[in-house]
Amino acid sequence: MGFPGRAGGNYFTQSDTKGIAMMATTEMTDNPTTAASRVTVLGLGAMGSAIARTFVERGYRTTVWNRTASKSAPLVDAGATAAATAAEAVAASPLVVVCLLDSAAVDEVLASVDDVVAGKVLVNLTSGSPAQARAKERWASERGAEYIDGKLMGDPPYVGTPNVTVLLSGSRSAFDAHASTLRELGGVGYHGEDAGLAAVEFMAQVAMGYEMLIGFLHVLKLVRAEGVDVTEFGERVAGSLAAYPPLLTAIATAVASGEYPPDLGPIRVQAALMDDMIDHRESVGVEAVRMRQVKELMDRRIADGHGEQGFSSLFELLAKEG
Ligand code: FVH
Repeated sequence: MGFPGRAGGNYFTQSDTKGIAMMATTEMTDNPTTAASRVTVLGLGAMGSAIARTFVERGYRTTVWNRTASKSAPLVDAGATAAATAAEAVAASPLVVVCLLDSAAVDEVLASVDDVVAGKVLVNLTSGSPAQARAKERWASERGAEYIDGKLMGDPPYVGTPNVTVLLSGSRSAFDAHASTLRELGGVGYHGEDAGLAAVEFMAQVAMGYEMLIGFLHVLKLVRAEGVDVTEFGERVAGSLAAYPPLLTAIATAVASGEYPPDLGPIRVQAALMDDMIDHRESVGVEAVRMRQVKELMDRRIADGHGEQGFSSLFELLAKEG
């Protein structure tokens, strides 16, 4: 299951979009009719197949290639054309969408294609890091191709709906030329000309998910150890999470401004709770590594004279580290 991205439709980051509203309207649909639009998909795993099937169903002339050729059969049955090699598939369309397991697989496949990418627009939707995205952008531009890096948030069955978010960055002209085709896949977010920015957003959003969910697993262990029904507890937590969005935006605003109101109350008061929380966790066999980190940061911030500030003010200490 992929991490949920930003729900709903298309968006652009502020820095890139004078006249955002206009961009999101019909202007984009002035592209050639879909029937004439040719698109290639390299990689037919769970995600790649969903992408190719969406293009086929939306009337695009779709060419597909996969390392294990048998995975092309269901797409061919649906109306796609299977290519014998990745290079042949790339040659078939002006727009090439790549969705493979990881960055290493993309490098391997692109090496087999090499300068056949000249004049093409390469859209890599494979998960990976900002550095990997920037390296692929250099590889593509050295061979005369335009590069868009993309990251997908959401599940394969939801490709083609707003429940999948397609984070994009890289060539603005290539994005403008193919945005209507890429919007077939889900809600599109363009993050800027720097090819690494979509991966920055992706890595941050996915990390946010893991940070929260590993905490949840430890807490489920804690309540179960105390004989509490974990399903019912999960439902209660899901309810309380509804209050978090305004808190998250308030904390981000505090970090941006450097002014730290007592969100969650003064840390002087919060810190008084921490030792009891840590003792309780450890008494029922639940690790307290992160709670000890929080307590240590609070103690340092209080010692620095900021005990009346909120949790967000701990950011000042993190900002000095590393
Ligand atoms: N599936 C999901 O829920 C998540 C949702 C969010 C985004 N991720 C990312 O999408 C990329 C593709 O993931 P996937 O789920 O499609 O993965 P698989 O079904 O395992 O398919 C992997 C494809 O990669 C091909 N492949 C792997 N190694 C190589 C290689 N060395 N050379 C060529 N192709 C390679 C594999 O080919 P084959 O095994 O069928 O021959 C599949 O086509 C991924 O970045 C997720 O993080 C998915």
